[in-house]
Amino acid sequence: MLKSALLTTAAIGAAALMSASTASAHNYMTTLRAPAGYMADMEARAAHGCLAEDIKEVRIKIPEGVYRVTPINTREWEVETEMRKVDPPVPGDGGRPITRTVDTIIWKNPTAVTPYNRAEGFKFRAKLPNEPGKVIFWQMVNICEEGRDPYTDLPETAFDTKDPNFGKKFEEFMGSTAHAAPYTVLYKPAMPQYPWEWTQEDIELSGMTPPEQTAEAK
Ligand SMILES: [Cu+2]
Repeated sequence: MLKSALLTTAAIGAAALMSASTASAHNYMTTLRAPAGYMADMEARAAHGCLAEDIKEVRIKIPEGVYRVTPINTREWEVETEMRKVDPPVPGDGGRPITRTVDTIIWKNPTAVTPYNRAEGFKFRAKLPNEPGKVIFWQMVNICEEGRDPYTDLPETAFDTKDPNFGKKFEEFMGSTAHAAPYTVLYKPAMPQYPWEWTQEDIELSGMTPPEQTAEAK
């Protein structure tokens, strides 16, 4: 009785949330916008359980062009990674080619499940593609005892924020799918991530003292 009452409440809640806004009711990335080409700390949120069921496993597929993926350690979940081949290889750190990369991260066998009415974050770090304007989608599945909640829908064609109709097209996509994959919009950063990659112009833009001025002051 209690179980069915809970299920009904959760089902109505989920349906209401779904019609209100597909974008906010489901799984999502906390970083909706990220600087293209940066090594970034990312977090995917499971927004709720499979209706009245608690979450016992979460899987995230790493999009094409995202490399050097490391899950952030947690003592609450067992974390596994499945790999895929990178063919042709891409240049990695220090010019060493990347031939394999993380395809899927799996969080499972938790010390305690995620209650169906709670959100939980799943963290990892990754090198984002240096493609400003691109929208990357992180297909994600919440797995419960009986059911599973897939957020795996992808657009038919890639989005580009430089497209004047981007906003309209993106809204149409989000409105036309029940289970859009969580996404991150890549923007052009004001300057490269690391100071050793900065140009003189970047240094001036940053408000930092140029090195020759520092030398003179000594
Ligand atoms: Cu949802």
